[in-house]
Amino acid sequence: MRAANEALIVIDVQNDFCPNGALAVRDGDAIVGSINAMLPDFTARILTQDWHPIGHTSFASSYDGKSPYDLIDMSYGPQILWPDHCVQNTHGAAFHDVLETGSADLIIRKGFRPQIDSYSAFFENDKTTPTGLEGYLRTRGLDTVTIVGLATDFCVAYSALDAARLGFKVTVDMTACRGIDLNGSLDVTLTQMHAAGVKLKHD
Ligand code: VGL
Ligand code: ZN
Repeated sequence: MRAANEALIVIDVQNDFCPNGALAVRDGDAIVGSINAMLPDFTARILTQDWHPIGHTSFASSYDGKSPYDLIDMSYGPQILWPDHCVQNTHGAAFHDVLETGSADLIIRKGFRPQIDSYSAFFENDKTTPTGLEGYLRTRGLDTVTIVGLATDFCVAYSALDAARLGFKVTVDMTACRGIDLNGSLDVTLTQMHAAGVKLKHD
């Protein structure tokens, strides 16, 4: 059992990020067994769920002449356009069937504001609109987090970088993460996490 100040944060283990999903991460489902095995070790267990309204501004389909993985300028900076994914109340947005969601203390939904995307479990992509997770962790006395899930180079990395910036002690357990790797994004974010003092656990 981990110490009472440690939380496990499971990022976006949802059907759309698993094989056959709308934004499938290679071997995304391969981490579910190890996450289930980790959950009972932690006093605090938090899941995040990407949760977009139909026609979300992060979807390429919301624009004329745009394709998935194009880059656009949003008011808050550059934004990658994605295939439609994790639309609220769809099968794609549901957690992977085998994930033991019943033991979660908290489920944080993100990306529900039509005009702004949210990769991080802490802040939306403007880096200022909070999800509330920081306050939840602090008021429960949780200052140390282990982060796992999908995708390593997007929602996992953004969450880990924000957690480190906020002063949490952060480990990303790479054995229970899988990445998208768009134009070298995996290397870039691993370097950023390392530089931010995030511990990357490989075995
Ligand atoms: C994610 C792209 C768009 C993720 C979510 O969970 O990493 N990536 N929405
Ligand atoms: Zn999304």
